[in-house]
Amino acid sequence: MVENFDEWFHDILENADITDSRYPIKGMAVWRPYGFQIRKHSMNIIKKLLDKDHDEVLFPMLVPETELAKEGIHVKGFEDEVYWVTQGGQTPLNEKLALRPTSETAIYPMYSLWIRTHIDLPIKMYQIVNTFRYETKHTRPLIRVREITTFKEAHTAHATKEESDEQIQDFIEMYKEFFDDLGIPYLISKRPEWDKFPGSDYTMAFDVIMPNGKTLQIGTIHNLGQTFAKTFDITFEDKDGEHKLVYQTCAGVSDRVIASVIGVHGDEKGLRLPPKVSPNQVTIIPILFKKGKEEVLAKCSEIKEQLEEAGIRVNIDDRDIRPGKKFNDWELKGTPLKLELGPRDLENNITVAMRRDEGEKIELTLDDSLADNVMDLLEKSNENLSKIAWDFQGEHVKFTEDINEISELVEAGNVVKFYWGGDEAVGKEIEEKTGYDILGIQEEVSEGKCIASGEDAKYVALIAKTY
Ligand code: A5A
Ligand code: MG
Repeated sequence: MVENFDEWFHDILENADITDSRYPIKGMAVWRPYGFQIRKHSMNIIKKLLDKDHDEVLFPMLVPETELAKEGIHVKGFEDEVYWVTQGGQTPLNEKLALRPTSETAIYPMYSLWIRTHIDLPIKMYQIVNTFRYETKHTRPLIRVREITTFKEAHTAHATKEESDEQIQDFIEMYKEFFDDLGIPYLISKRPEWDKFPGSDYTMAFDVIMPNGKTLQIGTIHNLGQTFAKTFDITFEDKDGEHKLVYQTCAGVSDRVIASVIGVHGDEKGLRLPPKVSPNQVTIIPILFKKGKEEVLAKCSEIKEQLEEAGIRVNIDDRDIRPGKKFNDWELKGTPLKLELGPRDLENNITVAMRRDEGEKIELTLDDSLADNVMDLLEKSNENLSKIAWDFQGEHVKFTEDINEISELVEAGNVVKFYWGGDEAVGKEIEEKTGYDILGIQEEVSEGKCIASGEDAKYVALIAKTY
């Protein structure tokens, strides 16, 4: 799986009914029912986190060219990726309309109308929408798509720079909680100047190491400073009666989150879904013989009801096929816990539980304690998946002080930590010499020498092979 990760990933999307890439537009796929459920559950987690202090809104998908073009740096960053709508039926439009690649230029003209005084601040809104980017790098389902179907973008405006910096920290904490719920480990870094979001002051990013050692950017948080406020004239009357520009931030996660769940936790048998996003948390597999069939099925339904009452998502696989085939199917689909029930088990008043994250079989008594015991196994499986993933990351981040060692370490599937002086030219030289990307700065240091220039180091930075 590690060697052929891309192939494994491609196959699992198809075999586990996640997405179908045969849709006849490159970079755009169909969410199939099972994938749609995973998407829904993961979306609900982030929604819940955002709903604590953000208002959900919905902006139009089309952005007039004049608005998109207003913020020079921003539009330059996206100009090669924009899809344009130019006609309504046979009639050429008098202004080209962009399919949003992201929504700053849709939202901020409205912020300019909505924000009048300091009482209107802070403003914190989010939307979950599809965005379009004509990506020119190799497209991959969920990872680099041209229609991002599940773009969760948050946009805030504040009275002071301090508040905007605090908001960045809040987003970092929020994303940590989100990825923790999915058992996804992350490396947080401040992107180098040349890789920050177009129009931002600085970008904080979450990266995850996929099984093949390549990193995937799974979330980004941007401090926009006052750049967009100037462009879109977003001002407020402060307590002192003065008119001031707001400070803004934005943050986003996408379909890539699902890619990371699949990639990080999967194994050679298929998906291993964390219970929080698994469409079924428990799959009951009846072992049916002619004799006693009705009784076994009736008990399965009873168990299902009992577990559902405790808030657990349960399905019964009563298809008329071999139990072995059912087992394989649910291993492939990554259901966290399987409960097996045959006539003999019914006689003994037990069910045999099997966690997807590890193979051991456990007998559970069919009484009032069942739901608690099942919850306990789900929780353990959740923790275990997360631990395995964090251990993997721990083993695949290596430090070196020798620039000539980077290549060997990265090719062996690692992300490499190194001392960097912080100079942009030197940073680019390191990227050029090694052929990899500097992810960003992990921490400031007052020791060590820059791996390339030999001058005093300012940072510990990360370099990796990236998606
Ligand atoms: N408005 C801000 C939040 C923004 O657009 N930021 S971003 O460009 O960095 O995108 C947010 C996140 O979307 C990225 O961190 C990345 O995880 C994801 N993303 C970007 N392009 C993508 C693509 N083509 N396919 C899938 N996900 C993508
Ligand atoms: Mg891009």
